[in-house]
Amino acid sequence: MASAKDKAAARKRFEDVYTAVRDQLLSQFEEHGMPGEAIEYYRRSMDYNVPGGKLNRGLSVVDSVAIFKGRELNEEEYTKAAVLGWAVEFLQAYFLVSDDMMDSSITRRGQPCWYRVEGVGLIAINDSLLLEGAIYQMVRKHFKGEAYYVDLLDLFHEVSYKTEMGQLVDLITAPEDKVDLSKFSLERHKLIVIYKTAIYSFYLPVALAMLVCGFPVEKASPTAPDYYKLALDVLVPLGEYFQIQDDYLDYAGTPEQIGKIGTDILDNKCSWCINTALALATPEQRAVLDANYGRKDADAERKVKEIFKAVDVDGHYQEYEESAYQRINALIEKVPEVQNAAGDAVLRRDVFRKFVEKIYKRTK
Ligand code: DMA
Ligand code: MG
Ligand code: MG
Ligand code: MG
Repeated sequence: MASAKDKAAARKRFEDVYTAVRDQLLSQFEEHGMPGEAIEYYRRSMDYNVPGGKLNRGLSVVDSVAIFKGRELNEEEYTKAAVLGWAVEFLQAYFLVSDDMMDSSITRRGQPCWYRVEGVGLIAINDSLLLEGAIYQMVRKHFKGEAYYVDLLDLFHEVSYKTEMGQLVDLITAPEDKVDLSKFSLERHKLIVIYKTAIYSFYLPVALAMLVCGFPVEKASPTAPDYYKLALDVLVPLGEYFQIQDDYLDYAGTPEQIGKIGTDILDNKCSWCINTALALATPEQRAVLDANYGRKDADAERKVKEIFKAVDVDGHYQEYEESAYQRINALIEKVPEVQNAAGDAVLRRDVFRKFVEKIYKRTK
């Protein structure tokens, strides 16, 4: 296991690449003759929204490339992997800035959501679009000559589109003006979380690392392994587990702990907690949920939380977490450790184990 000191050093090395990437984006703005105030605004938007998270997604691109190659990366390899890591973090920032507006959230990462910052407001819509556009600027700058450049672009586009599909279903399953808990189900929940979270948070970083390591997208022969499918089949359940943790923490975590104020009950979200409570509630408890879920009212939210407590959502969550952990570990142990065609990288199970290690029993 890496020591806390090693981890801090790895984070610092990775953050230095952010500074370089950001400064490249800002010089481009300058080259286009953008006024100083636009450059300052853009810098502030990036610094506020991109680097302040846990960086799990971004760092995992770098970690995964090194694990697949089975050795330390040289300077050039490190920078390329880190640029893709930051591209994932920019994608995350793009989704979070827009998600917080759509979810009427208050805080994120321990500070006000970007759209609530003085002088930002609805400009945050365009800021989120710029954060997305920045991905393609940085990928072009660092990868244009590579044989897998088109595959990188295709992957970012596919994954973004799927995430947006998930966000759509998340939002229309939670209308603000029409609470109807009979529309919720664990099937609907599963669909939402796979699309809105699992694919961009878990599959994307590993698939990027695989592209860099020369794992072919097209099968060379009918009997060749489908490398990307092997990864997807583990990473989707892992991402589903991660979003269930997010749903649980939205209800049970404190803002100090999770850096954001939970809004799922107020927002009428089809979360894991309400689905679990609906399956366990007596008719009387169900009536309380029907009358109070999805109401923009702190008192109603408190009543819903009381029912969650009474039906022991917490105990069921602990049971879920244990069984998800076992099930995912079993999936990982079945992944074949196949080589790429050139024989210089192996699809190692440690990549998946590392993710599990990072998120098991997380409280933030
Ligand atoms: C997260 O959904 C999905 C995306 C694409 C940001 P969420 O609204 O549950 O996230 P959070 O709890 O962080 O607002
Ligand atoms: Mg949200
Ligand atoms: Mg949301
Ligand atoms: Mg959430």
